[in-house]
Amino acid sequence: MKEQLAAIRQQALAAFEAAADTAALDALRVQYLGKKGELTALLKQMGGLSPEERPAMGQLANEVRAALEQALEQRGKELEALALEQRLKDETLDITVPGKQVKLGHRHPMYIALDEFKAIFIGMGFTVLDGPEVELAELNFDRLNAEEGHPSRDWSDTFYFDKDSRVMLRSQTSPMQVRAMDTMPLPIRIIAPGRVYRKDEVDATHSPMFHQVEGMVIDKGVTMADLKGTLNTVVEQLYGKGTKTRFRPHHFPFTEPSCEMDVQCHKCGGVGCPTCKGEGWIELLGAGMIHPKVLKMSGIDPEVYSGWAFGIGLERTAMRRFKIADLRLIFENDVRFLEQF
Ligand code: 2U9
Repeated sequence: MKEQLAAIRQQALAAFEAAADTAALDALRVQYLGKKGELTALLKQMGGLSPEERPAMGQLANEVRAALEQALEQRGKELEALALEQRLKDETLDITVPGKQVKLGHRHPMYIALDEFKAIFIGMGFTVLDGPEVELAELNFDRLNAEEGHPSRDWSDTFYFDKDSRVMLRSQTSPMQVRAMDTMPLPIRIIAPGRVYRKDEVDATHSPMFHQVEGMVIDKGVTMADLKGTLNTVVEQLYGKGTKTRFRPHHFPFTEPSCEMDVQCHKCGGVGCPTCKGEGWIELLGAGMIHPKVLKMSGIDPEVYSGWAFGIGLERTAMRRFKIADLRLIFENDVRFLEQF
C-alpha cells in the first residue's frame, strides 16, 4: 500500500503539472480525490490492514492527500494567471488599423430655426412649455375669445374627433398659454413651441400640419412698448443689430390691439428685391396685447395685470432663412435635402 500511495502521488503531481487548463485540472481533481477517485479507493482498502500498520499508513495517506490538494491549488493559480495573460494578448488592439468613419446626421432646418428661437427666449428668462396635440375646443377656441360660430372653428378648417366638436387636434399652441395662465404664478414669461393642425391642402406653402412658436408675458404694467422692445431684440439677435422692423395693425380674437411685425429685407436693405417680392419688408409674425376677456377667463384681473403675446410659423421662418422654395421639402426628409444644412 505504501508503494501504491507513492505511485499515486507521483502520477498525480505529474498529471497536475501537465494540465493545460483549469477544466483539465478539475477533471484530475475528480480522478484522484473525488468520491470514486484513485486515492479514495485506496483509502477504502485500509480496513484490510493490521491494526499495527493502520496508523502509519493513515498518516501517510493524509500526507499524500494534503500534498495533492496543495499541488492542485498551486497549479490552479498558475493556470488562471496563464489564461489571463493569454486573454490580454488576444485582446490587444492594433491602434494603427484605420478606423471606420462615423457618418453624422444633420439637424433638420426647422429644428435649427426652433433651437435658435428657444435659445434667444431662454436667454431673456422665458420658460419653454410643451403640451398635448389633442386638445379641447374649449381651450383652443372658447378661452381664446373665439366663440361658437367663429370662422376658425368651422369643420372645414379644424380636425375634430367627435360630432359635438369638443375634442380636436390643436390649431395653435395657445391652449398651453391658457393652461399657464390657469396654473402658473404671476408674472408669466413663457414660449410654447409645437405641432399644430389645420385642414389645408398640401401645396408649396401649405400643410395640414406645421410648427408654431407662441409666447406671452403677463405682469403688472406691461404695455405695447414691452412687446415692441422684446420682439425688436429677438429680431436683432436673429438678423443682426440695427435690423429695422415695422408694426402694422391686424386683428386676432385673442389680442387687442393686434399687429403684424415685418422686418426690413436683409437682402436689399428695403429697396425691394425678389427675396421680399419687391416690398422691401418681410412679414415675420403676429402679436398683440392679450385681450382683457382672455385674462378674465383665467381669473386674472385686467385692471391690475396686462400682457402681450405673439405667434410665429416655424416652417416659413426656416424657408426664408435657408431659401427653401417648397414647404413639402421640409416634411419629405429626403437626406439629399437635409444634407445641405
Ligand atoms: C393666449 C393669448 C394670446 C398668440 C398670438 C399670433 C398673434 C399670430 C400666427 C402666426 C403665424 C399663427 O402660425 S401662424 O399662422 N399667430 O399671429 N398668435 S398673437 O396669442 C395668444 C395666445 C394665447 C392665451
